[in-house]
Amino acid sequence: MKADEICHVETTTFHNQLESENYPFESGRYWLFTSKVCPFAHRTEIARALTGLTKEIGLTITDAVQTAEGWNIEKRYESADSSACPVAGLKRLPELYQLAAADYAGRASVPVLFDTKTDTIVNNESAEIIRQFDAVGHTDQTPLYPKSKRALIDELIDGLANELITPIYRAGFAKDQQTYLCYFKKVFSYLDTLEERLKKTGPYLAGEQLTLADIHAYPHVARFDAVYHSLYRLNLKYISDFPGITDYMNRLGEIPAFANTLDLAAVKEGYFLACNQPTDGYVIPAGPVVDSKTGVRVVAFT
Ligand SMILES: N[C@@H](CCC(=O)N[C@@H](CS)C(=O)NCC(=O)O)C(=O)O
Repeated sequence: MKADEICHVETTTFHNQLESENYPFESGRYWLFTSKVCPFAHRTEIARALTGLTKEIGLTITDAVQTAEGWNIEKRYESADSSACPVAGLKRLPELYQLAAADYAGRASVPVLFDTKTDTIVNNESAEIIRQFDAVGHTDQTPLYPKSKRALIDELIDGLANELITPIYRAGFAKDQQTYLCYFKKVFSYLDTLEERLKKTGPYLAGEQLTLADIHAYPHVARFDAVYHSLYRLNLKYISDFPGITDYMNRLGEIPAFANTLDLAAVKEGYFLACNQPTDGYVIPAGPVVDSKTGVRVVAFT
């Protein structure tokens, strides 16, 4: 697999709905496949926990390191929350996709919401899966997508996708200086906007209530300092340089569904040891800004 074939904001194929005619919600029937490294899959683990579905929707977390043969189900990530694949004998995620749709020729991405009754894939798009978990879930936290706030939540989610998440990958996988710089600037300009927003509103992105927008934001922001800053050369600033965003992340980090689903050691292993991440040789990092006499990082940037 080549670096440019990877994990940037991929389009997905399966867009069925829980609670539709073919997929009525039944406890124990549906199964989620994720990987600790993948921020999109991370969203679904957070939503499954927040909406009280951990006992009703099973979970298999693949090995964190993606290989040329795809996500490894056989050698899976070990945790109390991760169980063996419900389909016996499967070794890699592409085999699950083949089982569900023999003619499927696309990428075998995580997350996958699988129907163990019909051996089909319900949905493999994180944004849709988390909305569906919210609709069938049942905790004090729900709804995470309240009708009165949908326009604002959609706007926040679009902003995160177009101005932060896509630019992170575009900068990371850029093959020329100009492309890299263009997305580098977008990322830090959006982080400035986010910082300003969090100064005015809060404690969550859409105001008083935790919503799907926070589930979209947290996984990528949580990977920034440890991974994107160096691997994707997004090294103008760290998240720690944004006090408002840092406070916001601290608030989310107090919520078990967020903190307990984040394993930064596995995340780093998954990014830095994977077969499909950018290699050096294309661009010169634009930061951090260092003192010309000492080489020590200067926190303030002018
Ligand atoms: N749009 C998808 C993106 C999912 C995605 O990009 N997953 C990556 C990992 S971060 C993946 O599994 N890629 C499979 C591959 O590269 O073969 C979503 O939001 O669910």
